[in-house]
Amino acid sequence: GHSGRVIWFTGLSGSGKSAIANALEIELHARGKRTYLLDGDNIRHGLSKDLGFTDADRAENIRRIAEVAKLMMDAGLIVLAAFISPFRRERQLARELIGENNFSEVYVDTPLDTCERRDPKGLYKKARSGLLPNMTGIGSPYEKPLAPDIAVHGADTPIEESVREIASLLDMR
Ligand code: GGZ
Repeated sequence: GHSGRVIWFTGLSGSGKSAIANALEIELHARGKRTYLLDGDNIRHGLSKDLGFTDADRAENIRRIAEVAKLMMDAGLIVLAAFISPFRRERQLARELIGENNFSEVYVDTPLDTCERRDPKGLYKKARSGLLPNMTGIGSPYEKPLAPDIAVHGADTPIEESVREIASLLDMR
């Protein structure tokens, strides 16, 4: 057996997934855990650089990420995956591939209007003006988790607080 597991973050662009995953990773390091963070920065420029943002490409992106996360988990790492992962079906497939007992879905529940106000890359503005037709939450759907293992509120909760919630809930499993 291995000690690996996968913590899968889902939420809108600008919801705070990456920030929370980064902060959780620091906390896990402090507890002596070996981790790896998968996010758009290291996946969409490499493994998935042939993919865009159609429904089919997003599904394939998530499929690849789930496969890689499983391999890293099998090597004993705690894998943090932070992707919009907008479709329930692909999140469920990831859960089944990785195994129910090794998989925790964290829903970073930040309302669209908050994400849109943050808009760090100007993508929502672009989408509203019609230049980015398949932006998640505008022209492309986001299917919120119906029964996430953990939900945190990204609008008004400090990151450290979300990290504490996630870390304590993970310990109980
Ligand atoms: C959503 C997009 C889009 C469109 C580019 N829709 O906030 P960001 O910039 O840094 O993170 C978003 C990232 C989403 O990639 P994922 O691999 O997480 O998406 S998915 O799970 O759906 O495959 C955003 C940027 O890419 N981005 N175009 N049209 N986000």
